[in-house]
Amino acid sequence: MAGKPPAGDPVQDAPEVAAPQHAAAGLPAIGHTLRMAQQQMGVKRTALTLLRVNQKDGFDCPGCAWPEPEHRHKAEFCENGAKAVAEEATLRRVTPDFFTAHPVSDLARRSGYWLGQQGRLTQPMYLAEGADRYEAVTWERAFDIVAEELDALSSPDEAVFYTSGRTSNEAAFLYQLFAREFGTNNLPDCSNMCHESSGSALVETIGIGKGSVLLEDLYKADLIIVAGQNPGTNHPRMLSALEKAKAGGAKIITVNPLPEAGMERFKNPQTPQGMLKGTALTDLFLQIRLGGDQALFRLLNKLILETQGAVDEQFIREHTHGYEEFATTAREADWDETLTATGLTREKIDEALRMILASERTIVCWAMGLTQHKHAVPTIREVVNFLLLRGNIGRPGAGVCPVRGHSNVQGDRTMGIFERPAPAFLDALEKEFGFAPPRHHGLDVVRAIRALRDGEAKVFFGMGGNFVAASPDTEVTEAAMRRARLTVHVSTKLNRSHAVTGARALILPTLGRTEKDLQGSGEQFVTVEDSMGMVHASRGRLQPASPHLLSEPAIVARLARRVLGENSRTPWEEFQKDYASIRDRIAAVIPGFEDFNARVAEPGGFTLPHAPRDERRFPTATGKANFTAAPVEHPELPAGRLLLQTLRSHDQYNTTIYGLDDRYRGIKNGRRVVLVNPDDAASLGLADGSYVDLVSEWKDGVERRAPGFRVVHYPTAAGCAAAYYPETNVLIPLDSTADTSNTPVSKAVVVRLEPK
Ligand SMILES: Nc1nc2c(c(=O)[nH]1)N[C@H]1C(S)=C(S)[C@@H](COP(=O)(O)OP(=O)(O)OC[C@H]3O[C@@H](n4cnc5c(=O)[nH]c(N)nc54)[C@H](O)[C@@H]3O)O[C@H]1N2
Ligand SMILES: Nc1nc2c(c(=O)[nH]1)N[C@H]1C(S)=C(S)[C@@H](COP(=O)(O)OP(=O)(O)OC[C@H]3O[C@@H](n4cnc5c(=O)[nH]c(N)nc54)[C@H](O)[C@@H]3O)O[C@H]1N2
Ligand SMILES: [Mo]
Repeated sequence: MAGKPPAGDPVQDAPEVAAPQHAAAGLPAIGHTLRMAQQQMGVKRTALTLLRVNQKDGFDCPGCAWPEPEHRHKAEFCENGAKAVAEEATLRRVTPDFFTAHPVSDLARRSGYWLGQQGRLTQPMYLAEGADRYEAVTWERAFDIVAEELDALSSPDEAVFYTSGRTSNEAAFLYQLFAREFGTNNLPDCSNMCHESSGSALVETIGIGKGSVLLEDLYKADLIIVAGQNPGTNHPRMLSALEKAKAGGAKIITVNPLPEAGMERFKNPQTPQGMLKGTALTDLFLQIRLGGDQALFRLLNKLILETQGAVDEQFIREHTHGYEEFATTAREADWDETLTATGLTREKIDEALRMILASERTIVCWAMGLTQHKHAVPTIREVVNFLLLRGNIGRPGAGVCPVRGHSNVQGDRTMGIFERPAPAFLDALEKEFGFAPPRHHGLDVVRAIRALRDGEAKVFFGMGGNFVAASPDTEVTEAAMRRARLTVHVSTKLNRSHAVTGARALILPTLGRTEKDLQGSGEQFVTVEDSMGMVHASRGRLQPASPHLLSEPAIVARLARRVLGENSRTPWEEFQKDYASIRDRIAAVIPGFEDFNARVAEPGGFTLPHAPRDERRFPTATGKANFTAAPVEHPELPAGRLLLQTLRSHDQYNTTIYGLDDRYRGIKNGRRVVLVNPDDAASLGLADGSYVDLVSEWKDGVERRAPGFRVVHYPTAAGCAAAYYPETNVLIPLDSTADTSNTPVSKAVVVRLEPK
């Protein structure tokens, strides 16, 4: 049947379904973690490696961007952090012999899970034009090939330099410097598909695209609203922070179409009491329809405005702009429209309002459930309006908390990985390095795909990540990549992007976080920035997976010298030899990094400045925090259709599939499942266990199909469905993106379910 993994792929997609769970972590998580880790690393390496995660002299967990607590627990890792580590520290190896046995045509038929399970990449590999097999090449030859193709371009803007979010600050800084000396701002990154909407909304309203709370603020909050986020799976260490916040008296409102186990109850594996009973986290669950959040916050704002004394008038007078226009619009919010958009009852919204009014200090946390919608940017702006109304920004226990994904995605942006760099940043680069950086904007992810599709971009270079699988409209994206002259991937593990290539292709294997990085001046460390703007060192301890690996900074430095030649006055050799020399330059170019080397040597690192958080100063165009007023939007749902969100299972890290279970949701041994509300399933005549094709319908009239999904009756909000990414990326039209941020709309795809 279509949709089953190809013959020879040992993975059988045969989902088994049990009831969803109502608590996260606890004993089963520990057993599960150790089993998975030991399969990859063996017993001794498992013990040695996991003890080093997020310790002060250890490496930064390559899992998520959640910050480290001040007093680190002996085992400051979580189940999914341990899986991320095991995936990297695995003892399995992909050698040149592997590529002899598996031509590209064979790799292209394998599942992402199978590709990842083959182990760590060990040598640079080259796919020549017309060839079907990668062959081992030297690093010199690999750099020559990249230089040949870059030299042949008629403009530097025909090259695209993508970054995923695990790249260290040092590597990211060198990479953007190289791209800009080469002559382009074509620096798309995974953020374009992730928190771009948060950045767009926050820069405009508070003047900085980053969250305004620190860990201790969570502990001081009266109310924490967690909207559009599944921390039990994607940021498990956040559950300990929420538990601590609750112990200090905080209440939690969860806004989600799905009842996620982690937000229901958390069994802290680090306390005996936690293991037994656990803590109920959510006080009020708002089971919202997909895309209903803007309407919800708009109505809450109206209700706050109508409550005597609820608005922080002094804060609004002194620190904000645009209040009157916002208030006029918000007062027009309509109960009926809100109830339709959200699927909530009046009672639930009233209860939420009572909790909001009772709270002196409120924090809103969010992730992909808010950012990946067409109206994501106005939705997040409405969250900002909500916080501004009661002065909940720039004081302890209050603020905006967009929870980032990849462990250094925020740092990569800070380092200048951005297709639309600020003029001040380019000025600083120009002054420090003595070249004229390009000033016109570059391509983001969606625009890069279009440029490749249309033959306007010819070289794709990926610093980490899995561009082909992570991007929307899989068929379009794959065809676009195949049109390139050259595709290059700096990677730790094999993935689909190595199998869907340009005319020529290179795989450049690199060190992971866990590994020792030895350069001319001795052992190096790198730095990262977490979701709350804390910068700290990360030092790997393991022997590298192969003697042929180069670090990311070394790859960029050597490539830059080869491509730019002696004309480049940048000391690339010095940078490679001693990463402290890179940090000195970061200190000279990027505000907040003064004395970088000295400050990062302090245990735990340092916190970057954040004007709204630190001094209630808002560096926006108006010099104030901006209220905004936009029309309320929510997705339209034609009759007989469902609104599909594409999300993560518990056993995956983005396109890296660790296993085939989604334990908290009761799914085992398969990923091609679609979760449907039982009432919707009944009216559509879809029995639990029946098979359907997912067919997306969009205004371009193109029919996009993901075949062979098992229907699972599941308590999601009415009218909504859910299925895993990246299997469903084929359904997301390239042109279906968020206004302003251009992020693919991954959380609201209109689909019909066609019975098999
Ligand atoms: N183990 C693990 N950890 C990860 C990752 C991983 O894949 N695996 N990925 C990392 C990355 S890059 C990121 S960006 C983060 C992602 O972290 P999340 O954003 O938690 O990831 P998703 O699985 O996309 O989950 C989206 C959540 O939002 C809800 N939701 C969807 N649509 C809506 C909506 O319209 N309104 C509301 N209120 N809720 C909605 C969904 O039901 C789900 O609970 O996690 C990071 N951490
Ligand atoms: N439909 C749908 N699509 C989505 C999303 C969604 O929710 N729904 N989420 C979006 C989001 S939030 C994101 S962030 C993107 C993720 O997009 P990406 O960041 O591009 O994808 P990943 O799957 O995280 O990349 C995994 C690969 O990174 C490589 N890698 C791992 N560690 C390292 C390292 O240390 N160095 C280097 N050089 N390489 C390394 C490995 O080879 C691995 O195969 O996907 C987006 N796509
Ligand atoms: Mo992400």
